[in-house]
Amino acid sequence: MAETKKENAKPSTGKATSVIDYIVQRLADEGITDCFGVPGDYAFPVCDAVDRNPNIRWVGCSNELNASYAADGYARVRGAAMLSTTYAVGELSAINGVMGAKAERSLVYHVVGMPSYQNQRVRKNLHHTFGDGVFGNFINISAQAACVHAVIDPDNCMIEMERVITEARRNNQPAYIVVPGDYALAPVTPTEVRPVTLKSNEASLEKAVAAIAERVRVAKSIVAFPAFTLQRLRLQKEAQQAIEALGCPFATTTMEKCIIDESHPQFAGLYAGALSAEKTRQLVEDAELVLDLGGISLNDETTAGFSGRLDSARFVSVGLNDVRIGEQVFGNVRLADVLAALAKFKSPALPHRRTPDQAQHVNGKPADKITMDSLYSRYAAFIRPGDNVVLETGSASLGLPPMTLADDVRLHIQMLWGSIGWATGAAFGVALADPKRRTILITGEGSHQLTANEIGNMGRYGANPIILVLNNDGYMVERALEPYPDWSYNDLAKWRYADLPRALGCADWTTARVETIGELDVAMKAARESKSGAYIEVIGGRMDMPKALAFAHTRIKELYGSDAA
Ligand SMILES: Cc1ncc(C[n+]2csc(CCOP(=O)(O)OP(=O)(O)O)c2C)c(N)n1
Ligand SMILES: [Mg+2]
Repeated sequence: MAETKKENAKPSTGKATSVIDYIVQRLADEGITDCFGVPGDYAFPVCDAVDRNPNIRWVGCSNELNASYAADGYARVRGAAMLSTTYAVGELSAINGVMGAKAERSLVYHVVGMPSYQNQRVRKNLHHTFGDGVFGNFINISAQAACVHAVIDPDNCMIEMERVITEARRNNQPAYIVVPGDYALAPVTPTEVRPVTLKSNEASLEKAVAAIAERVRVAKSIVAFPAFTLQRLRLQKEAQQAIEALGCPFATTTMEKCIIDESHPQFAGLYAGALSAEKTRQLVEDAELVLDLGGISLNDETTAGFSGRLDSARFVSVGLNDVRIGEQVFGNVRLADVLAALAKFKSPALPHRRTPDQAQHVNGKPADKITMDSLYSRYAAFIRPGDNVVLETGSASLGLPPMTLADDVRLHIQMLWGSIGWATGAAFGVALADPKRRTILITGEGSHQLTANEIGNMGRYGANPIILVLNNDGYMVERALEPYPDWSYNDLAKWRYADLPRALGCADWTTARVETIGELDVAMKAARESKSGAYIEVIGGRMDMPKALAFAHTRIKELYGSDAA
């Protein structure tokens, strides 16, 4: 039986009176209906306030790192998430995940309960401290993972919450809110506050749009890059309208895969430096004007080790809050407003129309062992409109992206931060955030070992993901990125992966361990039909790698700055 919001929750009075009730209700007002976390005594006031608030439910996770990944996944779908951890030991365990959310612009409100002001004032020797009577030791550390933070007391609570929320939304990055236990339970000091609506400076917006229009007018060729931030801010439609008005081709990097349907006539393909299809590479690298919509990340991963030829002088970069054209910066303009202005541009008589790709072939015979060539084309055929796909860093993040995927698929990947284990935790958050869509987790077994215990909570809260785990006997991506593949540190404990759901309390899940293509096909069909979760362990070859990974092996120097990794 899935856990849902308690039936007997006290109704909201509309006027939360304690500090922590105010904080929780204010976050619920942001549209957040779930709080991921692990309780602890210093955080009890936070946990209690969530549990008694009828608008937000407590979602217990196996550890704080998993909870932070789940919150990140949830925020990517819903726009914002809440994470609750306890002082020091809890918040520090969550930090990698919250930092990842910062890097990838995902808005997670990290709420931490700390020792009471009373005890801080008299420098009590308390658990979860160094025993030094100093209580601010971890605030700066957690604050580094956020774009804004506040230590809350009854007097500053209402004002600080508006400041923190506005700043977090402006940057679409995490916020850290820490509150001493006694202050959390104290009545909030009523203060006149009003939520801030982020608007553009009209004059600056006008100048920015005019400057873009001039660049568009003189450019003989344009390519647009809709950035991953559009998905975080849920501005995909607006970006699509702008691109349609411009009539230009658009490309995506792996971070933006499927952000606009890949069947769109203006889609120019996946750009990944030298690994791009030749026609994609030409459209992107030869374009006189590259229109970056939202701030794309041309990092080592998205450019296949900086193997592309992109001239930054040709860029017009529309960020979340500014527009940059060469040395010119137009500040205080919002991405949504620029997109709305671009959507009013007159589209050319003949917008770009792509030449259709050759149909993707699903290859291999039922009795064949599963190769990477047959696996990813099968995954591509399996993924349907309406799916949420969560893709882990590793060989899978190089194998799946070159495949064309169905329309209305949402792909979630942590490409820049690249912390393995993220996808398993994030899939939990995505599944709870968007229960109407099926969540498909695609991960390697090495990554999965970091966070696999979260499967128990997927079952507990009634999520029904389809989990596809590639078992290739170790950290293959690492084997590929080194001159010598057989270092013992790339080996793993040999888990019985397909037994995990049962051991973790998901007895009603459909599970399978598959070695041949025929077995995989049968298991995928059963997974799709299952009403509860499904888990497939796919046995792959130890050194059978997707093409992009073999290419990476030839660019070790560019990736790491020296010949040997
Ligand atoms: C938290 C974290 N620890 C270590 C790494 C380094 N790392 C990157 S990929 C990888 C191995 C992934 O192996 P697996 O999930 O089995 O995928 P495969 O490449 O074998 O398909 C490791 C250890 C990382 N990115 N993040
Ligand atoms: Mg592996």
